[in-house]
Amino acid sequence: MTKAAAARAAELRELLAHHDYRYYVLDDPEVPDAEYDRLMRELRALEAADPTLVTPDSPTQRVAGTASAEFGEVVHSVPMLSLDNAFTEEDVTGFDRRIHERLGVSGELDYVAEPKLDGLAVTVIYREGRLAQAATRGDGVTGEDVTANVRTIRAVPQRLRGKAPPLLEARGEVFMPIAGFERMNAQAAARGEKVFVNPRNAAAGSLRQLDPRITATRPLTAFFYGLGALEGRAMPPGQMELLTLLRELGLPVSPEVRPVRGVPGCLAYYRDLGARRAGLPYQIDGVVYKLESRADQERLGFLSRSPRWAIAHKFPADEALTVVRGIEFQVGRTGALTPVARLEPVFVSGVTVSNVTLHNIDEVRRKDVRVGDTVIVRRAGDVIPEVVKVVIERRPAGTGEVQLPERCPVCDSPVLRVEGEAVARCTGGFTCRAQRQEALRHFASRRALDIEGLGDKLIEQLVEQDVLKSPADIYTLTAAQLEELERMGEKSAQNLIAAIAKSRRTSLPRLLFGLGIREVGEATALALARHFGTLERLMEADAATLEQVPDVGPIVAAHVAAFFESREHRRVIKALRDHGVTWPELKVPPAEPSDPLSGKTFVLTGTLQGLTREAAQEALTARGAKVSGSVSKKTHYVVAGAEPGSKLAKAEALGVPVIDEAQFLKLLGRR
Ligand code: 9MJ
Repeated sequence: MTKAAAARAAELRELLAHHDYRYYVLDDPEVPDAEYDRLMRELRALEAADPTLVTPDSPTQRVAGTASAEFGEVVHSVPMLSLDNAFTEEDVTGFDRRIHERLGVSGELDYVAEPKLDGLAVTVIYREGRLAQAATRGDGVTGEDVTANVRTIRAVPQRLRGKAPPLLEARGEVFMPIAGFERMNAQAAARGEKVFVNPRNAAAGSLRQLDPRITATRPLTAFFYGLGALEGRAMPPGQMELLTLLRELGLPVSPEVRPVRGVPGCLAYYRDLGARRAGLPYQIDGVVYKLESRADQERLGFLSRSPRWAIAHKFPADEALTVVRGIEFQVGRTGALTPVARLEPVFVSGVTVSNVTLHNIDEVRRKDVRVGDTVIVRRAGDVIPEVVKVVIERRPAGTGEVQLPERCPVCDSPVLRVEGEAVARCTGGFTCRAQRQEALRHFASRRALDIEGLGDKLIEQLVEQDVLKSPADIYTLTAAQLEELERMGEKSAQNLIAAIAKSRRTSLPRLLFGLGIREVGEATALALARHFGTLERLMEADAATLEQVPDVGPIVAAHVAAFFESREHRRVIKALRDHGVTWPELKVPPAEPSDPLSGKTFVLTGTLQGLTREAAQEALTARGAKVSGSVSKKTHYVVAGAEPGSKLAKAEALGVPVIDEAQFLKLLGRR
């Protein structure tokens, strides 16, 4: 019996994988759903009778494991890029022109046009053809491990078809088709549960469920469009070949992808898909154009986190009319007063908008938004909503221009607007409840002191009760005090105390970032910490000394110096120390000492084939090396590409080492 059962189980697994492939990849199912379900039931019965028959990649194992407390972190071996946006045809023309200029070519270029799915970007790693890990994009460098959840999506094969490479990382979008979304919402509504506002939110909410059994009930699917890491075979030479490879391996690719030529081809695709958009079974918010040639893609490289060889051409944003019920000023961490329009709630691009920021008082004046006005509100995909303009014809009688308050709406301190600055600020500093609250929230946030569990609602209560006046007060909190608060049990109070205790051991960059010094973000905090090594040395530095830190200009230097001049701030820092908060001296010299390229000076001459000059420069500076425009005795290397100039002769005359592109790439660790 077992031998026959084992053979049948294997056969059923293959059949089910085959039907998934027919359904999701070929979009051409062979059998009705009922037959699929029957095969699945038969396999389940066999496996239940003899659990030794269960294999990890059995379709019955898509829902495995139990709820976890949180997602693990995954560092992407190849960063996950985001796309730059084009809103007009001119934007697309500009994109194409820049590519021509950078590549130094003429004539129409080959592109691949794809629908831009409005879901969640994921990366799925297959080892020896088996699904091993799946992660969200996160910030592009680090994402969340959602393997158990992605495994429940039938469109994502457990095993690749055919001859799979030892390692393949497929990138794509997980999304929820409109029909599934509507069915799911109807069911939720019937049960009196919360409904999702749009398919994108539903997909995100479903993929980020801590319990994969819940994800499994959600109608998620996926399309793939890119590759991350790949081992054991060469990268396909073009985007179209890449999509073909993904499809051959059994990964679903949108049936709408097309090779197109030049800007006319791109725009024709945009118009065609735009016209058919409403009839598609899923939501798209635009189309994506990708340069076909991989070699050219590599030569173009990236700008920040977006590739120069691809762009998302967005469909026009939705607009709606609504009425401004009020205009209030919110006080932020630095005291900045931000005018916010309270709107009659209105549905735009799938979400209800009831508040919209007006940025600053100049913007309010420029648009002349007044209470009672009818306004056009616009929202494009994931972009924050904005007031486009006032419908002047509908303005009621008796409205007045919005005035900047003279006193802070929260603490009644005077409001100051520095000449020439758009932003007006409350001068209350830490005495202002709003500023205190925001400062504490920032201090406790993940990238600062990372105090898990000290959320907005708790901070609000603790500030309200005057328990927390400065970040240092966090370290005097007791479990008994916390248990008094709303929605705080004994267990959560203890957990929070433990999290606070853990945060006592921190690092100088985190502390500097957490202090919330104006203009000091994470990168500047790190640069300051690296330069000075200790807080004492930083606190003693005057503005001129501060300006010697890389990327610190006069404005940042002035803010940093002013921050540490304040007696109040010095008192808080002392109190933090007294309450046991520690940060070790940072013994890192300005650049990574272990990197052999650090501190070396390079001169580039001639044309490099595999990468642009900017890309070479970026790669070098990222490693702590300098790129100079002229050769001297101090130059460490001259990199000579094709047709090098006089710099090569000078290098040879001075005896400076000259390396070619291959040696250069090797030095960078790229070959
Ligand atoms: C979406 N969202 O459909 C990319 N995307 O390519 C498509 N996103 C992308 N491509 C590189 N079709 C980075 C993101």
